[in-house]
Amino acid sequence: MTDLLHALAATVDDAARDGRAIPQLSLAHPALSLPDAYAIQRASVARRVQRGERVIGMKMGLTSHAKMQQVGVHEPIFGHLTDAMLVPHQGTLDLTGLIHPRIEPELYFITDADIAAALTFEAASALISHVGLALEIIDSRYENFKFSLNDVVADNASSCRFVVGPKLPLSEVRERLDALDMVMSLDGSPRQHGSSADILDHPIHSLVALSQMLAATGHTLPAGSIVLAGAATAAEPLRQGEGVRAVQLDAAPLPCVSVNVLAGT
Ligand code: OOG
Ligand code: MG
Repeated sequence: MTDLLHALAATVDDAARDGRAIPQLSLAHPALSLPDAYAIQRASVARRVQRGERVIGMKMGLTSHAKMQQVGVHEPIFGHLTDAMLVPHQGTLDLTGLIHPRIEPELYFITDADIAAALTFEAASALISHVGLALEIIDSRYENFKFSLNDVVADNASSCRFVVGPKLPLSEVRERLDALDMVMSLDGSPRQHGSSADILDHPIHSLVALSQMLAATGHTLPAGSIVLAGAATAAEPLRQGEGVRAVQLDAAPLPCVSVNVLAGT
């Protein structure tokens, strides 16, 4: 990997740590490729690991039309999740040090086998042990939350924090997994409404897409990982109005997931 890619990894990592928005990398470096962007992402995650964070899973992003339209990037991407990003279910999300955080409704899977090769839908289903609801907090490190495909990939797919709710064995909900009514409420008012089918027609397709991208780059996702499937609806800003104080996602029969929000500075 070149010195430039390492330097850009430091740039996005520092921006996340400092809570400071930066110009899009693609403006100064228009020749960056998608593989370069993933190399920057991996190097920025390696810096987190060096500081003691542990990678505990991956997130898929831009797996619904609503999300693609909101940010103007039209292909699925992935990012890494670390233990430091995890906020407990019913816990407190402190916005201190975040730039322009948004929250979005998701599903997550727990895998029970390594993923290194492209999976069929059936093979992906077979290695999901559990499924549950999740809230993802994204916080693009780019000014005005504006980016190209390569920019957002380099920025670890805007990942910031995430909350996972209680999980159920996949077998209990498998038949209905593409027909869940997902409602995300802010301070008790429903704000985003979608269907789990909005996630690539079926959320398991998101894991299939991740497996294809991993296979193409020769990387492995270890067994026991968390995988966020990507938001079903557009994201909601957390600092709007008086400031959001509580967020809940319902999608029966999965148990709901919620988080309290501390305005921070
Ligand atoms: C990019 C990340 C997208 C999702 O669930 O679609 C994402 C962004 O919107 O900043 O996490
Ligand atoms: Mg997301």
